[in-house]
Amino acid sequence: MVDFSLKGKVALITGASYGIGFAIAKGMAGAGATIVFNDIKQELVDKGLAAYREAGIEAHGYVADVTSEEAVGELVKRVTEEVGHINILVNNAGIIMRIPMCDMTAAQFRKVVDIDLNGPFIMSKAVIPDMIEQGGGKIINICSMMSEMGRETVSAYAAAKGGLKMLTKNIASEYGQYNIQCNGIGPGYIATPQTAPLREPQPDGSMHPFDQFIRAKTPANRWGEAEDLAGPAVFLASSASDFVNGHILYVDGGILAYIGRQPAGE
Ligand code: NAP
Ligand code: GCO
Repeated sequence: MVDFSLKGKVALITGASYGIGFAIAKGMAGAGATIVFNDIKQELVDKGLAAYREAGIEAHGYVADVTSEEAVGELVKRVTEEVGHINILVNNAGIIMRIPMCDMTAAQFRKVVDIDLNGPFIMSKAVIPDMIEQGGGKIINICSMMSEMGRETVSAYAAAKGGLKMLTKNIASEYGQYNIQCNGIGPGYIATPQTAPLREPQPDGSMHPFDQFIRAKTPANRWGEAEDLAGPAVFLASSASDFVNGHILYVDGGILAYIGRQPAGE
């Protein structure tokens, strides 16, 4: 029987006080997982804990910056002692800076790559040894459309997410022999705080031009909701995907398949 259950599993989702991480955590909780999450500020962790409680989920929240090897080492040690062995890691925490490349400082570029690429490396390196001890595990990296394509002003983000796609494939290659499956989810354009600036109505009340652009590029003619990612995440976290490894599952409403809405009457 195909088993999508996560009962008895501990899932650590990074940066999951809200947004995509929060929706994925709720989906995994619904499949039976125990939810652990981190964020960089206690106030956000507290806010997240309240939101999980409101959703009927007794989550475990910790303050930890994914770019700090020390903080991540402490996080994994504490979670393992206080909650249990980490069976599922979702590298969700990430930022974006929308700046034309030639206006971007090296420090800004490094910051985006540090969080979006080095963070998943540090987190994965911290959990893999115990996953091997435990006989296997699941790592899910939240990639992006920008793992496959670029656009103006997101050079650092695209470089990081392209790297995250290849880190996903390399973890799959190096640790598949220990029954660790590492896959990615590539969300399309999702309505979260991160994309709010691209969707806000114009002062005259008209649609944001980027909102119109994305709808014309999406066969479903809508932005994704964070909840659209929960099912794919549960699948990749469950034993139903034990022979899926090194795969990036795009959850984009068809953007990558579509040239874009053609002019009416053609
Ligand atoms: P979001 O709303 O901005 O949430 C990002 C989360 O990551 C926040 O909780 C943030 O905490 C946390 N975070 C940032 N830096 C961190 C660090 N150094 N250590 C720990 N946590 C940190 O973003 P989202 O839209 O939910 O996106 C989540 C992931 O999906 C990101 O990796 C993003 O690149 C990816 N993604 C998003 C979309 C989309 O359309 N929204 C599409 C494809 C991929 P703070 O609030 O404290 O900063
Ligand atoms: C942007 C958006 C995108 C989305 C996502 C698309 O500025 O283009 O923020 O990068 O966040 O990554 O998959």
